Amino acid sequence: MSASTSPCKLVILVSGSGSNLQSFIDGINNGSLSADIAAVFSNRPKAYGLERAANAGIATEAIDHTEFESREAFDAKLMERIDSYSPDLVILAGFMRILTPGFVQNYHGRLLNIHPSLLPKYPGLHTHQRAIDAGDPQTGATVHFVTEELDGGPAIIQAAVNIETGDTAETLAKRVLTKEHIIYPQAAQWFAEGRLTLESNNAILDNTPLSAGGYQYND
Ligand code: NHR
Ligand code: GAR
Repeated sequence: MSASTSPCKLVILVSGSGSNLQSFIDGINNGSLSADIAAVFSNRPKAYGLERAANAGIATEAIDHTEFESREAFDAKLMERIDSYSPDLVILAGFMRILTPGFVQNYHGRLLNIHPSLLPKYPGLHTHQRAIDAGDPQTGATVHFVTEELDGGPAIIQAAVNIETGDTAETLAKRVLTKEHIIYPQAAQWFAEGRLTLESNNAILDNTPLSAGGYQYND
């Protein structure tokens, strides 16, 4: 990041509801996140996240992945459009397309994702059902740097929630989301403050390498 005068410029990618996007908009509006959102992208033209962005006066672009012949072609277009905003940081917020190595390398050290599990447990999809089926006492969410390894990049911050008797994937998803809305803007704020970097596959916060699950958030 350059001098204190220019806030961290974000581009946010969504595929769905965009409640995590909303937590960034709210954090910027209440002063807890020193950043600007330059644009919001979706691979799904009907994603509610695009409406949230438009309601907040943020530029939106829908790039429908079904109109591309290959992942590489979709990613190349997405990259070209994202780079036109020169973001400092790219945020995957419920973005549901796996990204190609070329895309990930282009944003090395400035691409974050939030994943709804206590990584390294349950990379991939259907995380809440898998945690319930395994009889785990807890699950949660993890913010991590995105690398070529799916959901395998270094963790930055993680929050746990208890799994209660009778929980379903849906009830759990709701409780985990309330934690996501706290930890994701927090991670972005650390990055905006220049306190968070990726160095040789380690997440570094305040010059100290974070441990496997990242910073453990407790409220
Ligand atoms: N790309 C790379 N290279 N690395 C990561 O760590 C990534 C990534 C892209 C997205 C988010 C991730 C999650 O947090 C994410 C991390 C989608 C899928 C998936 O299987 C898996 C993981 C994640 C996102 N997507 C299907 C696909 O074929 C499509 C599913 C759908 O459209 O509903 O891309 O969970
Ligand atoms: C969030 O729970 C996020 O962790 C998860 O999707 C939800 C998006 O909600 N991400 C993934 O599963 C990525 N594969 P939102 O659209 O309301 O932010």
